[in-house]
Amino acid sequence: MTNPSKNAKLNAWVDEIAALCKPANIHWCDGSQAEYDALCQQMVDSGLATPLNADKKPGCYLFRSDPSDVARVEKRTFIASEKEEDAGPTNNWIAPAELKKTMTELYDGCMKGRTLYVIPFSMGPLGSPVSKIGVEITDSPYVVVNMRIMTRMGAAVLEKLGETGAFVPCLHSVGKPLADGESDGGKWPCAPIEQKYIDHFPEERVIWSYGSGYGGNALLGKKCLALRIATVQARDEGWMAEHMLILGLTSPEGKTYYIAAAFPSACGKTNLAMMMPTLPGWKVRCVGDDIAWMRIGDDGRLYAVNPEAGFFGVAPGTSMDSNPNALHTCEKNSIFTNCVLTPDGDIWWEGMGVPAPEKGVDWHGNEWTKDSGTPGAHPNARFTAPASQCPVIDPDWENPNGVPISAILFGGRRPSTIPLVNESLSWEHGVFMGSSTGSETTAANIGEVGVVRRDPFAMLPFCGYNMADYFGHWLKMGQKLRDKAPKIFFVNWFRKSPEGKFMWPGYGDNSRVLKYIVDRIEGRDVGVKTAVGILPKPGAIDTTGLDIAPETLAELTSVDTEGWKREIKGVEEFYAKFDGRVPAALMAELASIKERLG
Ligand code: O2Y
Ligand code: MN
Repeated sequence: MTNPSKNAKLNAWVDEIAALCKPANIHWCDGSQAEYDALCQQMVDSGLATPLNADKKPGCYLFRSDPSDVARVEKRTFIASEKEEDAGPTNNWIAPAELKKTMTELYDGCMKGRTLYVIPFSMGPLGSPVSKIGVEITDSPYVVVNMRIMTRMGAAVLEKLGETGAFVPCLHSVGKPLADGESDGGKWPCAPIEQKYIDHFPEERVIWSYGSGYGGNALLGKKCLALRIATVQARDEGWMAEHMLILGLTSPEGKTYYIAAAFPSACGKTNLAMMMPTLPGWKVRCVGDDIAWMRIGDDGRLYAVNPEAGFFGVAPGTSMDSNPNALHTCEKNSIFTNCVLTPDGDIWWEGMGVPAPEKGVDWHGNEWTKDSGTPGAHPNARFTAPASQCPVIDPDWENPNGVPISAILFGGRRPSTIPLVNESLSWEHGVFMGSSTGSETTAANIGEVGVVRRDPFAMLPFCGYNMADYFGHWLKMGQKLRDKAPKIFFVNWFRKSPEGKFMWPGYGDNSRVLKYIVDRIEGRDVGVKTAVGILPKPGAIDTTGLDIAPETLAELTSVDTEGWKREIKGVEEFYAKFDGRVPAALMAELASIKERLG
């Protein structure tokens, strides 16, 4: 295909990368259905993709990745700022010049035998004043078809870019050049773990990824651009790029409140974003399940846009009980990765809520039986599905100006101490809460499973600069928002009893907590001030129709002073990592809560 771009900077960059990576062909993506279909067919023909049964999952494909390439790799993710302290102690840092030298050697000839695809994409509705354009160069057709679902991609973006428009260059290679006549033989191409690099150059706003074809490592619009690079742009331009779902909650009276919520990976953000409330008359509508870009509007309120166009949701555990709307979203035109293939050409995963097939093909591509004792799907198996197919997508999800945010929630998987819902005493206290977010780890990140890791604002793996400065940016935003600032709450659906049982039912019953939050937004006197924040008064959480012992609810909404002292010590230890760079206002919050706890 001839080059349709009139953008001189883009054309020069594509020429430069093609000269370095030496692909066999160059393909400029137009984003059409015909292009998508042709690429899927090409991957079916090469053995990489399996088309699913059109009666069960029309327009859907299954892929299996390499066992070394199943999740984001935080150890191989780098923030290459000029100064190490600008990346901060929570990011991996390499000097940009050194990293570029290493990468240039890796990129040299890395696309031999492959096609170089140029993907122009928009994060945010095309033409919205808050959207950002990126261009991803990749040698992975799997990345192209996923990017078509996850972003607005193709000819219309090039058109928007025009001759002089700015874009974030995103270079990606699977890192597996082919010798003459060699093919992948149906195997997922990638490089070994020590050759995987997910690099960000924040000063230049450039992304270079090598060696992985999976998810956040390879779909560079998502975590790399819309979070790591966007946090830097947001800091410099006075807005916020956050790891947050956005939902619209409509009361029985018909009033809609938009809520943004930051939970660490694998804490059920997608489930909450598409929740089916158990409380009669309440409705939840989904604006986004993972990322929120928020700006102050002309009226002084905070407005949020979902920069993505699809969901890259974790499959295992997604069921008609936990998230029926996610299942409906991915019942057609979707891509499944690392799930079980059933004998009738459908997919299955653990926790789907339907009986396992007697046998199937597991995520390794091996024959598998339900009694084999090994999981058939990888715990981080994923579906990629268009947001427009979500049965509860919000009517304003593509509003170019975003939706007005009334409340911000932080949360994590915390088996003890942290109450079901706790409102901050002020914006500064809310920022303190966000900075102290932590969660038990699960399989979405490579590393130890089941330990509590501090994950401020759920942004630990996603902040493109020093996190202490990012806390400072939050404080600055509060100074601008003043009395128009959304209320801030910390929620915890994951408290466990000493016997290890969840104390709160979660899922649709979380609507009861959202109803309480609406009461607080409306200024109703249903909260009580405590040493740790504002907690619900007895009876403030609507438990109509819920089988929960009053003592359990009381425990979920009371202050465990000794537990909190340990918690605050943990935050203090975490702050100490930043060598005195944590803003004074947060150190003051730390001192105040210590004093209040006695
Ligand atoms: O493992 C991956 O590459 C996916 S990680 C992911 C995907 C969708 C939404 N959030 C996340 C995350 O890790 O936060
Ligand atoms: Mn996420």
